[in-house]
This record gives sequence, structure tokens and C-alpha cells, in this order.
Amino acid sequence: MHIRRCACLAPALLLGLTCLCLSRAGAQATSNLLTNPGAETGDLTGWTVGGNSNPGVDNGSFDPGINPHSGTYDFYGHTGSLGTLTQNVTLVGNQGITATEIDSGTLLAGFSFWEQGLNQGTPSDDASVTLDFLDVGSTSIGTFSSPEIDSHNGIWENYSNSIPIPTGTRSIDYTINFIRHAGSDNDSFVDDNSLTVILPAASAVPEPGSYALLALGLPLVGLVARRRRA
Ligand SMILES: [Ca+2]
Repeated sequence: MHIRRCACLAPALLLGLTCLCLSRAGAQATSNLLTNPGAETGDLTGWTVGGNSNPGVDNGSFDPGINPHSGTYDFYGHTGSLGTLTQNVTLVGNQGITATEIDSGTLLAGFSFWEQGLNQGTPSDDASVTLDFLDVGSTSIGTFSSPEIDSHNGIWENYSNSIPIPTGTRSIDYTINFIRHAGSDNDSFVDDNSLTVILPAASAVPEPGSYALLALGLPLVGLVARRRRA
């Protein structure tokens, strides 16, 4: 994994010359694996359009008063009953994620997004996010969808969750679903998407580099012991 925390054990016997780095001593996560997660490129870079509403990027002009959650742009549904934006994220080799780690069955997919819609009563146009876990042949082996987030009182609402990554997963399709409930326009907006891979603390194991350090340290232990005897 890309982010590592080291718990350095520096017993006096080793005179501080080495340490055993227990990687993953606590829960840790990759950084955001999504490209253009908050539409700040000003276009749909990284995203594939689906559905019938032709979702796109907005700068606060589609529905005056609904401005991006952060930055200059957000994603919106446009016009039609359903629009989707999908991004496929390859896992193996991405920020150090390995197939072995995935197939241990201990990794989690953490995801988060913000939603706001035009106030057209309950329900108003809203949005959800679906995670589709794909195997090496890009066949779906598991899926999870958030509930529809329907925030239509002038504020953005966040949804976040962590889902176990099925053994055999090699990539994840992250899909934003813009869902129309009123009128002809699809007035749902999404911003600041995040997808991370999390390794829970319970699965912390020394990694190969730690064994190398340990191997380096053991002769030093013997050297110090011999000097003490002398
Ligand atoms: Ca944004």
C-alpha cells in the first residue's frame, strides 16, 4: 500500500541501529483512486456517460442557487429520466495494491460523495452511487448501491460507506446515478466523489521489507551480545 505507518521497536540492545517496521499497524487507506472526482477539469475526463439524460458538468448555471460543493464545477443529470457517469478503477498495481491483498478478502472499498437537487418536493431529483466489483475478465462478482440521496433544501448532503472487496476483484466500476423524480430536467447534482481501498488494522502484517530489516538486525544482536560477554 502506498501509505505506511511504521511502529519502530528500538530496543537498547540494538543501540537504535535497526528497527522492525510493522507496516499496516493501523487501518490505512490509499488516496482517492478516482480521476477528476469533483469535475474540476471542467469536463467529463475519466468518466463514461450512460443512460438517457446526457449528464455533464455544471458551474452553477443549470439551476441558479445550486453551486458546486467545492471548486468551480460539479456533475449534474441534465435532461432525461436517468443518467450515469462511470469510471473503471484498476486495483492491482494501483498505489501498491496487490492481488494477494485483494484475495485475502480483508480489503474494503471506501467511497463518499455529495449530493444536492433542485427543490421539487419529496422526492426531488436525486442521485446514488453504485460500486460494481469486476474480476480479471471484467465480469461482475458483486455490486453495492447507496440509497438515493435526496437533499433538496439548499444544502449538500454527504454519503459515505465501506464495502468488503470480494475475493477475485481486479477493478471497480464506480457509477454515479442521476435519477429524475419531477419535471423533465434531471436536476440532481453530485460533487467530490471519492473511492479508496482500506486495509483494516486487524489484518496488519509485517511486509517483506520488514523481514529484511529484521534479518539485518539479528546479526547485530549477536554482535552486541558477544561484546557484552567479552
Ligand atoms: Ca467540484
